[in-house]
Amino acid sequence: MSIMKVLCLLLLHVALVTPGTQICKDPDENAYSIITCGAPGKNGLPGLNGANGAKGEPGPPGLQGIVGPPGAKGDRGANGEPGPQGPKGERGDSMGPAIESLKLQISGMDSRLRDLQANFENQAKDIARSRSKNYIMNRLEVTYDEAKTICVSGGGQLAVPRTQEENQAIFSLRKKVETHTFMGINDLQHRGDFRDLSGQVITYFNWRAGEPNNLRNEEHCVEMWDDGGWNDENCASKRFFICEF
Ligand SMILES: [Ca+2]
Repeated sequence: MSIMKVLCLLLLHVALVTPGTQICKDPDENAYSIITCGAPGKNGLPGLNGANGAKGEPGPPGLQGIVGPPGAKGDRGANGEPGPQGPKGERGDSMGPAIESLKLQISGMDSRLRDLQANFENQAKDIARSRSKNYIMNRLEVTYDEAKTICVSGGGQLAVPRTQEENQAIFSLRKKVETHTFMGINDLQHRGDFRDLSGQVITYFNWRAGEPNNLRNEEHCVEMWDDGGWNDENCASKRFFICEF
């Protein structure tokens, strides 16, 4: 820009520029224009709200709480309904042992019946007499207590020879068999003191030599041997026996 142009502009500025005017450059014309400047405008109204922003990232997990003490035990529940009936089971063999037991019992009864029949048939000839008593031998092997019971049930008692004559009558039966026979004498009440079944003292004895010996401390009932002599014997032994009537 030449000095002339600068001076010219200074002159124009002094001469023309008044309050409310200013010099504006026209960029297209590369020239300056003088325009009147107005008062500044007022602020406009606020704009409309903008659209919602994008969703944020998830936050960090919260802190775990402190575990409390266990609660009290709950009440017992009500009983359930009965279940349905199960299927029928297989047939058992429970009758097997019962049948076997019955067979054994019948077999035992058969044997017992044969003994009783033999005893009955023999009793007709297994009878002896003394002056005051009748004696019957029973060919049943039983204990001393069983022999006592059988004699009483028949209306008599286990025979007690009180004299030599009575002992001889009993011996007449005893010698018919091979088995020793119980008589109604024992020392169950007073050891070593042999008495009759009612506990009365007896005065007649016919002990064999060395008897009574109470062998093994278990002989307290009297039996007659095959010589008519007496022996103390275990009461649990099984013997034929002679009743008196
Ligand atoms: Ca003895």
